[in-house]
Amino acid sequence: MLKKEIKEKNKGQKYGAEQITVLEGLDPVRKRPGMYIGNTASAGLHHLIWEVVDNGIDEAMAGHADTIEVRLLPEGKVSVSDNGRGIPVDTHKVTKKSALETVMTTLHAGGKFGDGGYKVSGGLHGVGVSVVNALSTWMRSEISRDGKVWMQEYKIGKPVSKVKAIGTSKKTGTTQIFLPDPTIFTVTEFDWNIVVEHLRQQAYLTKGIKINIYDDRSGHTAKSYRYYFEGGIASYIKHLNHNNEAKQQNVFYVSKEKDDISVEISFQYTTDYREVMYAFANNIHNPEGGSHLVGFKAALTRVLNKYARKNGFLKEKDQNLTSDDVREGLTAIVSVKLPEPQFEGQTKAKLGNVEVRPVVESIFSESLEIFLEENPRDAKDILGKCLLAAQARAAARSARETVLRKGVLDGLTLPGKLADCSSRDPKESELYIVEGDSAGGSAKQGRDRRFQAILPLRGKILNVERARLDKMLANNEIKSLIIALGTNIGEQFNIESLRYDRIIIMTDADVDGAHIRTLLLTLFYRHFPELMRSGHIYIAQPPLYRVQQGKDVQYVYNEAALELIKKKYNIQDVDLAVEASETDPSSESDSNEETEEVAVKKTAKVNLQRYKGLGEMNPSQLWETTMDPKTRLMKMVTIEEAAKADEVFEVLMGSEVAPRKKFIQTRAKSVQNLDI
Ligand code: 0RA
Repeated sequence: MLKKEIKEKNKGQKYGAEQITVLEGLDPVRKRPGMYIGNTASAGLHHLIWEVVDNGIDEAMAGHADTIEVRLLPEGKVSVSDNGRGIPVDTHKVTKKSALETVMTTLHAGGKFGDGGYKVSGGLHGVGVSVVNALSTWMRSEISRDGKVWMQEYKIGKPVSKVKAIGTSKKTGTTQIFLPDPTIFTVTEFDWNIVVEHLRQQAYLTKGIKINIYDDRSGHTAKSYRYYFEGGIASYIKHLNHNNEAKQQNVFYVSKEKDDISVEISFQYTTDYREVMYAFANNIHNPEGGSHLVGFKAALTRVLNKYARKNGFLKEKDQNLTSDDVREGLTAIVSVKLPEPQFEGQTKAKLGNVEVRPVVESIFSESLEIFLEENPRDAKDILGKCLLAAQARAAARSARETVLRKGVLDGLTLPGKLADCSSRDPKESELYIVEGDSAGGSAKQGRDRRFQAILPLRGKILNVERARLDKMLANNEIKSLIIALGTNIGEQFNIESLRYDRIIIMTDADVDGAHIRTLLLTLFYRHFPELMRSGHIYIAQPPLYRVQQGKDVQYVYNEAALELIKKKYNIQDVDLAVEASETDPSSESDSNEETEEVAVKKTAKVNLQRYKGLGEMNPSQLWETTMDPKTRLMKMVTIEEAAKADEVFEVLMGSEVAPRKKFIQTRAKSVQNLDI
């Protein structure tokens, strides 16, 4: 279907070797691979596949292919085939070499085949198949066209022979097989999940394409996945929303072209509060958005307001839905294709072309207006949802204003249970947030009171995920914490008045501890993202085990280290349980070293004690293992990690039951240290 449809459009255009412009050798690629494929770790390695697949997708989008096959082969090879016209093999005017050889061995030859050949070619990926060749110890191209099968092989980007005919074929198409160079890549094994994940996304983004993926590697279970999405990104929207309750029966979808820019948009509202939005330019994901997303959001707000006003949903004259109001519960995909995409931002992940915004705005506005007129029930449900969001926002705002005006936090003295440090210099001060009074007691005794403050939290703090600010501020634990931080919250937040440079979450290494840690992370992520972004939030890493052999004491902070210790002392899992239960945590003593040494030599007795909670450590142990800046381990929390915690939270606390059940069922096995 894909093949025929687009073929019509491109009728009458002839391509051949003469349309390939360019010419540069491949040395720069091997000198600075990162410039071409990002890096030489796993991402760069997989990039090689994306590059070759992109070429096949381009051929499909030009209307000449409908199937792409990717095979992970034994010995680290990969094969990518398409059923397009086949890369030309005739002789190129300038290079006097075959077009295939030119494409495979010269830089920038792959992407552009002159006007009309490739209208859209991946901007970020579009470095050309020659880059893949340069970074492969071995590569082989097989082209079926003109009734023959043509073949050429390469080593490190250099042809081993001329292009030769090796057989006959009635079909047409291109197959590229390559073996990434292990001296270039730090990782050489392809990850099946990464491959499948990316190619499935490409299949969604290229309506009507078939992508088949095979795992033919030795030592791996043979697998094959076949993707074909008739609905394109509308199928993607349904997939993204399958865990949520739809608020709108018909998924919105439009696909149109204007001024050489093709625009495809699909969306559906759910009863959720979250907004899920993916933007793509030339099939490349733009996590930081860009001009296409700006155009989409502007049109969405404008058209919904216009419709709401016209149909009596907005009664008061000056009442308006904000951009936030119309994005609550929205799942949307905006995918544009344009001849010369410019990417900006730190990760090159933002579309810069300003000409894209008005095109997206006009195509989307027009078709959204039609959609609302044609689907009045959906329109009513969507606007009902937006109005509710607007009301909730207004209520929260006024509650917040009242709360803050009443000065709930102002002038309050530091909470009684905070054991503050004596230093008043925030730069050297740190705050330990500790779970429970008993661990709090140990921490207070063990700390260096000059610069370390301790705030014990009792019980579980309120689940702040959806709690409104006024409710949150009524919670004493949270109030204490905010006052201790000194920054205030919401619109009054001011990082300048932060009282501690490092805020360290210290909880038990068990399920309850993990829960409290997640609650605190959610609180910081939702209400103090600035603190996270500027690296003020840490997680303490108390040891999981204490190993004692005679006077020699070692602390073990993770399971990997435990494995090493177990090997070293030849401890079985059974021993571990016995030893651990026999060990009295308070029996540590410095006396009788001599006798103990002797005892060790005789019996080599090893004591392995598992710490279940911080409370099992005495103050000096806690200081030594977890709080002493000279020896402690701490993990700085990044906003990405917090976002993940937040997502897990959504699943666990959100409105839908099915995904929660699934999450718990699939994770149950991996939960460790479950103390029942
Ligand atoms: C330009 C012209 C022609 C084929 C291709 C590009 C082509 C490139 C790739 C890359 C991967 N698969 C491909 N398939 C085709 C030939 C045009 C003609 O036959 O006239």
